[in-house]
Amino acid sequence: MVDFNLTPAQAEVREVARDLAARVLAPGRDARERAHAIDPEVIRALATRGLLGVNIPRALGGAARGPVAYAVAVREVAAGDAAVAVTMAVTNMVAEVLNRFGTDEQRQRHIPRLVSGEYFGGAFGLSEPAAGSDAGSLTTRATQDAGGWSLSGQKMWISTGDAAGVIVLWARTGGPGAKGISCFLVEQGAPGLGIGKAEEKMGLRASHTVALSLDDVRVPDSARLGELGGGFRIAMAALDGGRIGIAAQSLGIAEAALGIARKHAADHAGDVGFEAELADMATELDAGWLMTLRAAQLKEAGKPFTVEAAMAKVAASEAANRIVRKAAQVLGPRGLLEASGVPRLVRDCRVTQIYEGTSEVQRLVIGRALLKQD
Ligand code: COS
Repeated sequence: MVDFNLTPAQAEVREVARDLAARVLAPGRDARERAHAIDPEVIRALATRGLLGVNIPRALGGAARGPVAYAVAVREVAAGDAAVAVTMAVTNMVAEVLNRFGTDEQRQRHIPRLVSGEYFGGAFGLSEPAAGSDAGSLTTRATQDAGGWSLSGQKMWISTGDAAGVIVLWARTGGPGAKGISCFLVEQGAPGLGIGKAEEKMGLRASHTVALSLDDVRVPDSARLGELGGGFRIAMAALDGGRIGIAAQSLGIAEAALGIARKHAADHAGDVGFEAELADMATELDAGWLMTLRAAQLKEAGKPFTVEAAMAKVAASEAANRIVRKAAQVLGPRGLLEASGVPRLVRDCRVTQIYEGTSEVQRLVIGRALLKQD
């Protein structure tokens, strides 16, 4: 049975995240967007509230609140600052990947640093200039010798790739296709790791997105994560959880837009009735949220949730993009002014239909599963 109520522990995470969003994140948000940077204090503020390891065991410094609490937290943080939310989301995802697939040594080395904010987040090094949606065709090469592994190739679209303490990075150790891919841990500052300049993006400007070049980056065998040739499954499993986070992020952005529209409509009650617009916005937001909660609950119960996460991500992100545009419509010309906050929400929302698997990829995952049903 689906339980729509949060447990007291989950509700507490929501309050903590909501308070952070309102009191700490919202005030500096526009300055961060203009500066194209997130200050380390913001990362520390997330860390001290347990928001960088929401679903990580306490023994490793995490908050151990589970996937539902995680989705709740991302939504709240995104309502305050979506650029901070993506940094938070990727860091949680990297910590979870390490927790699930790492050796004790790998966990101990990186997870406490990720969740405590000692690292400026984690990064997820999967995409390449010629391998985005078709992640299984990546060409970064890992070659083994007596000293460990040498990594060479190019990565692209890596959030926080210029600052993250650890980058989970995929490279080819075998033949073509998904089975030839393994996963490695590359630490910031590794010799041979070149970092491109931060992209000038439409939205989420405070979060840096960079290309990485790897030129004979040396890592020991102990920095290989999971099975040799098992890297693609690790990426897919991580992205299943990541997609719940992006669904929640998109809805946090939408919630902020709905809040602005509601306030405007209430203040201008004499103008035109905006009830129908507001109703559609709230209904779509709620539908996306219930789907996100369902995927998170399945994950929490240890059940398969790949399809439900894909459904939540495509439904939520597409709804969120409609909602932010509707907010602009409700505000009329004021909605086009930066000061209204709406243009930033429209900008920040757009990528939720693209990263961590495009809408097309989510539909492929859902459609393939449908065709496999008896
Ligand atoms: N969990 C665990 N394993 C999975 C999985 C999942 N969710 N999805 C696929 N796999 C496994 C499959 O079981 C298969 O293994 P076996 O051959 O042993 O059965 C293997 O991975 C290959 O799967 P598949 O044949 O489905 O791979 P494709 O190359 O067809 O890839 C898509 C399918 C398009 C879904 C995948 O490449 C993808 O998700 N791309 C988007 C990548 C992405 O989101 N990038 C964003 C990066 S972060 S901005």
